Amino acid sequence: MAIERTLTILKPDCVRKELIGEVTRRIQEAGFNIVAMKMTRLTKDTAGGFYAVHKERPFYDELCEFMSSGACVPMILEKENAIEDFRTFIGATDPNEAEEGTIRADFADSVGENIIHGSDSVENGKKEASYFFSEAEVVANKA
Ligand code: DAT
Ligand code: MG
Repeated sequence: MAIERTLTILKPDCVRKELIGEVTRRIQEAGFNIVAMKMTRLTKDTAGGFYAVHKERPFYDELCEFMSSGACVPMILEKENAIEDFRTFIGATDPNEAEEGTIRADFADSVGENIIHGSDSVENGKKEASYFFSEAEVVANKA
């Protein structure tokens, strides 16, 4: 299997609940290598750009409000098969449908406020990573 990169965001609810440490620990324990990380706060516009694919959806406005409601922590993660494995690790979008032991099942309150993002394809992972990080900010931390 190929080494892939995925983009995750610890969303504002994750930060407000003081779960940055716990979720990051689980990410590393699951074998994902953090190669870029920062804390930032999105505006409604930058949140809207990130989720542009959803702009016709009824929840888009609420999603942009939520994603800009506080600080968030984007990271680039590297691992074999990272895209699929990270989606499995975080669980289904709706926490009520997420497998037991996943991040969303354990910590998310609702489909709208679901703690964490994970890219859904290698191509989107690349686009999303470059939305938050320049190549110079990506560090080969196990080299
Ligand atoms: P995912 O984050 O699992 O990739 P998605 O890409 O379908 O899910 O949607 C992006 C985000 O939009 C999701 O994390 C939370 C929000 N969202 C999705 N479906 C929603 C719904 N039915 N009601 C409210 N928010 C929703
Ligand atoms: Mg998605």
